[in-house]
Amino acid sequence: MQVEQTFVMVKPDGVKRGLIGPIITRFEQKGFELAAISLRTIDRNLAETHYGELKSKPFFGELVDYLTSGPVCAMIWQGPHAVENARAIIGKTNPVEAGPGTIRGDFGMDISGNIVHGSDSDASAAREIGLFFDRDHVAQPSAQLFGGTAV
Ligand code: DAT
Ligand code: MG
Repeated sequence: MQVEQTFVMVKPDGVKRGLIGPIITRFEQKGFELAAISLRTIDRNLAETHYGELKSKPFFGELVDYLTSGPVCAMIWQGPHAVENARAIIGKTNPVEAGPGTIRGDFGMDISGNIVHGSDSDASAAREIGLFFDRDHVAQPSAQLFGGTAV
């Protein structure tokens, strides 16, 4: 079985509200395996690089302010169809539209504070993992859960 990885980040409002635990629980209950985790405050340069494709958007400045307003919890989660499965349990971008049972639907109220980030493709996941983690800090997939090698 091919084991894929995705990058997930609890944003500063999620950390402040004590939601790291509930969010980790949801990923574990879904069947994901945690490969790396890091609590850190990121600088504007990293926030701007992470969201580089949104640079021309009118909300970009506020987005960077928000992401640098306190510690974030960066994580790598792995398992089959990691990107798609993570996006499914995170829910739609706007918490107003995110369904009940999703992280954004259950914990968020407004798009300016949507609690959590999840990569939108395998290419984005690889890029974002590279921005936040050194390769030697990433656990290999456990043979017991998935077998195989991470891609
Ligand atoms: P997602 O986080 O679901 O992948 P995205 O990549 O389109 O969504 O946008 C990244 C973040 O930017 C999103 O989590 C919240 C913010 N954002 C997106 N659209 C916005 C908007 N119209 N107004 C304010 N913030 C927005
Ligand atoms: Mg996105």
